[in-house]
Amino acid sequence: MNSIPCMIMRGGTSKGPFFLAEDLPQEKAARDKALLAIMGSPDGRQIDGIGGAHPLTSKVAIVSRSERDGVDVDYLFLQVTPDTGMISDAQNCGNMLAGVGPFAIERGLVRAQNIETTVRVYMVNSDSRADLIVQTPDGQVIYKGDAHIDGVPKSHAPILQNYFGTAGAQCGALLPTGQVIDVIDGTECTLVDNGMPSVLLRAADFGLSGYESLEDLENNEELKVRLEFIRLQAGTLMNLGDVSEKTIPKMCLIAPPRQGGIISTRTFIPRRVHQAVGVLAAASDAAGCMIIGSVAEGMAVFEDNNPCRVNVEHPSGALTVELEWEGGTVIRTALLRTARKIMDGTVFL
Ligand code: NQM
Repeated sequence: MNSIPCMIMRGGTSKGPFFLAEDLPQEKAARDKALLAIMGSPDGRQIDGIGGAHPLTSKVAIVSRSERDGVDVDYLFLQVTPDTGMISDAQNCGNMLAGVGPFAIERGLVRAQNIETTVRVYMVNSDSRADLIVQTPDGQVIYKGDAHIDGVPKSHAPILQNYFGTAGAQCGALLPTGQVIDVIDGTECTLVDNGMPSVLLRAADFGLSGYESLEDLENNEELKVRLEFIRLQAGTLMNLGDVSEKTIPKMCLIAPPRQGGIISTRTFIPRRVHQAVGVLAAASDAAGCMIIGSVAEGMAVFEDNNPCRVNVEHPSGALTVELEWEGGTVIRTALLRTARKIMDGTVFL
């Protein structure tokens, strides 16, 4: 196999190649070898491939027709760590998910309806479901539109995401340890999983304001060491096992909101700082902040509505999340994203 059909898409605030599963080598070792060649890893610059030299632009989506009842396509997300070449399926990605709807329609896996098309997705990484509503006037996917998401210049066609069964999808429960607060290395944390295992920490507990620039945080080696120490223990407590080679849980420093949101965030994913916030990470952070007694108590600002719509503030704006609660857990999470087809063609190994 020397070349593979590939569509490069921006999904939300992430970007990467989208493949049909049938176009890739079927055996995992051969598939990963091909993906490393395509992305240009291991190499921090990914100079010999199409990876974007940052975890947010070194992502791969693999899509196939689903054999599950009531589902159109299966979506497997792979995170390629640029410098090490580690390929991990341990986490899901709600940003790349935005591209899965248009891609499935463009590749003929789902027939477009007039005006809009619902694509029902099984997310392999988190063993859960999402429905994507894609704009398809005249039975064609459109990417142009007037929906804006922070972290992406200009406006595009909206893609609505409705997630089901995200609470505890990877850790077994919304609060994996059964506690609202755990103390790790003397630091209070709220460990939460509403689709993305996340560790909520008060920025103030690290001597930070929580509004630092990405550069300041990326250059704070002492902070990174402390966060990684906490993360490794949190991973075990969250039923994720040894997370030293995994990109979960995410580490989220929180501070009081400054733009009318529920909370202000700075997220380590887990070693680089997110330029915005992950989609499912925001869903987890918002859920954690709404739980009485969490580390966000006295800091988080939200109304007691159900469903409840809140803005999670991040370094490039805010991400709106709608959460529906039942019996103390989240039963539906809804978000707005956009996506754009950037290139469709053949990638060479
Ligand atoms: O949380 C980055 C992203 C993500 C993940 C990361 C994501 C999500 O922004 O659903 O989308 O946390 O590694 O693409």
